[in-house]
Amino acid sequence: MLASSGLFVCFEGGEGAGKSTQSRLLRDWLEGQGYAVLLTFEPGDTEVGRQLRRIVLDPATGELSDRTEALLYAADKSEHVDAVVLPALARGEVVITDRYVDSTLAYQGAGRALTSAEVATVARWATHDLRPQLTVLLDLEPAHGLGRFEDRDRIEAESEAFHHRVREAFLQLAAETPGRYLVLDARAPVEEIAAAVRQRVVPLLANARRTTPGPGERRAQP
Ligand code: Z5A
Repeated sequence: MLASSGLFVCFEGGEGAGKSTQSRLLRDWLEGQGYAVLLTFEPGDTEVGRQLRRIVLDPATGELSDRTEALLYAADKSEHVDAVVLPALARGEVVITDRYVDSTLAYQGAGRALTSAEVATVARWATHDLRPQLTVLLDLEPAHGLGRFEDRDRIEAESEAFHHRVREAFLQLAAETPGRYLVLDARAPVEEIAAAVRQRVVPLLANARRTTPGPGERRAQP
C-alpha cells in the first residue's frame, strides 16, 4: 500500500552510513520550502518503542532468539506506523523515517537465521503493508560505517559476515523495485548526497501539504 496523501520517504543502510545526517538535511530543506514534515525513526520513536529499543539494542539484554528479536522489531513498527506515520500522512505531511521495514528484512531476515519471506510476512502485517514512495539506500562497506563509531550496540557488535549479508540484502531489495529506490554511495560528500536526494524527492511532492509558500513563490491575489 502506498500513501494517498503526504509523502513517505525512508532512509536505509548500514551503521554509520549517514542516514540521520541525510534525513535531517532533507527535513530542513523541505521545511525551508514550506512543507509540513515529520522526521521519525525506528526503532523507538513511540512510548512503547523506547522500551522495545532498549531491549533490542542494549548489550545487557544478551542473547535473544531470532524470532523474539524479529517480533520485537515488528511490534515497534506496528506502534510506529499506527501512532506516528499514518496520522502524519493523513495530515498530508512528508514523513521521513530513519530506517523502516527493509531494516528488518536485512538484519533479521538476512543477518539472522530466519528466511526473508517469514520476516517479510510479519513486518508487512505489522505495518499494514505501508510502503515508502521512495527509499534512499546509503550504501557503504560495513567496516567503513562501523569505523565511524567507537561504542557498539547488540547489533553493531555482530560479525563482519553478518554485516556483509545485511548490505547485500539492502542492495537486493533495491534491485527488486528500482523505481522506488535511490541507491547512493555513502562515501560521497554529505552535500553531494543531499543534493541527489532532493532532486529525486521534488517530483514526488504533489500530494504533500505546504504550511507556507515556498521561497520566491507569490501568494495568489485576492
Ligand atoms: N534494526 C534492526 O535490526 N531491525 C530493524 O527493523 C530496525 C533496526 C529498524 C538501530 O540503530 C539498530 O537497529 C541498527 C539496525 C537495527 N543496528 N545496527 N547495527 P541506531 O538507530 O542506533 O543506529 P543506526 O540506524 O545504525 O544509525 P547510526 O549508527 O546512528 O548511523 P547513521 O544515522 O547512518 O549515520 P549518521 O549518524 O548520520 O553519521 C554517522 C557519522 O558519520 C557521523 O559522525 C557523521 O557526521 C558522519 N557522516 C555522515 N555522512 C558522512 C559522509 N557522507 N561522509 C563522511 N562522514 C559522514
